[in-house]
Amino acid sequence: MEEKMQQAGSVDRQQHADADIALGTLYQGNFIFMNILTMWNEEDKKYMEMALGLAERGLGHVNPNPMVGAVIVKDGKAIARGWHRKYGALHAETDALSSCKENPSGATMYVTLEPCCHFGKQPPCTSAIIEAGIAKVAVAMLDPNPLVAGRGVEILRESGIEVVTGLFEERARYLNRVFIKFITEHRPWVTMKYAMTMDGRIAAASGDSKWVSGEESRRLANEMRGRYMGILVGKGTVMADNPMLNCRTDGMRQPARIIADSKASIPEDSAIALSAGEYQTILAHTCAAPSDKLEILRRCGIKTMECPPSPDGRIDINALLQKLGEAGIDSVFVEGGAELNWSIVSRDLADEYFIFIAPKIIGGSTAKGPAGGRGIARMNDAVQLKTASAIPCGTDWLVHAFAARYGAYADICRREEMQACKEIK
Ligand code: AOF
Ligand code: ZN
Repeated sequence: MEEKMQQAGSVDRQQHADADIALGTLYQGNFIFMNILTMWNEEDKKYMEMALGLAERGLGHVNPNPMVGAVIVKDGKAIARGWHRKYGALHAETDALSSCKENPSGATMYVTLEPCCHFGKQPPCTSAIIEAGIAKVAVAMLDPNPLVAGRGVEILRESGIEVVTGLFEERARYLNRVFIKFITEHRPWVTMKYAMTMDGRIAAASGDSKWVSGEESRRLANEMRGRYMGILVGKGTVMADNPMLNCRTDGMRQPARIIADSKASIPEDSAIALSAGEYQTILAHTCAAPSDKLEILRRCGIKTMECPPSPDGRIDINALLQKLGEAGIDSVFVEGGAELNWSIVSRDLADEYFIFIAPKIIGGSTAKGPAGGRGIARMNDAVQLKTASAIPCGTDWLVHAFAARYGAYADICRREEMQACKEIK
């Protein structure tokens, strides 16, 4: 694995060595790309790539904040590296400044996101950079947070610091796709995951589904949970599998467990209800849920969230996602079942897909596929995805895809397939 990652890095560097001219960016309320031609040298690319790698270490630990990495370079060598390690903790720039091996005065800082200029959980990074005497800042992408949005770069420039932007911008945006959506739309990024057989079934006709995918796929799928702030399932999944829906990978954060259950019918002795004191749990219901049952579930430690119904009486998923965004949940990992999946897919509400395909054929005309509901009548009406990659995963295949509107992210993965493999493994 280690070796694979190193190979990935070197292929990637080679590809990027060809692109000697990058587009700088200018922020004007929305992202407007200005063709400011900027020359990037090999050293710039090397250090920004290093900063991107550092940023990635924050995966699953910083939400709803962005993943950010920073490298400080003086006299041709890196004197400090930093990254945003944890939500609420130091920002990448101050993390790097605090670990400088020598005086950073006159140095260049490579940072994957525009330095912030506002007070949040942390003070403005722009002030720390100015105080440290940094001479030049190279920024991969501007911060889409309206509280920053180009002002960070302006402040640095006003204080006489040279600022260049846009180096590996696409990759930085891809890395922070969750943050970009959440901070601009206040809605969570939705990733759908399912495992199916090679004949497209998620369970046998009997309902048995243990297990569709192999051990390696199940390990990876469990680890993925820790990268999201919420795991969303339908009530049917709780009834059928009595799952815990926690992340069992060391060092990862526990996502909130969200159950779409219009009538609040999950049993109070289900594993979910019994563990609600330990793991944050949200039950999304409609006005059809009996208030005494809601009270019982609340006493178990479950937070209840009333949502409007859709015409079929189920929860209006669009409204639920809106409410989850308002509650500060920046990302949701959808784990089925088929009915919930269809209510999300049919409204094109999933942004990204991880589809595990196991080399099994089980047949059964009543055996469920990953998306239920009524389906579409004509092929022309299919919900269109764009494949980013397909990689082996233990005995299975893992297909990574995006909703067509995020086709640009799939293109980035395709262009850097090796890099994408590294990220999801
Ligand atoms: C940076 N470097 O490493 C990060 C930044 O509440 P706070 O203080 O953590 O601020 C969060 C906001 O700051 C976040 O929405 C984003 O705009 C920016 N995050 N900025 O300069 C970092 N994590
Ligand atoms: Zn900051």
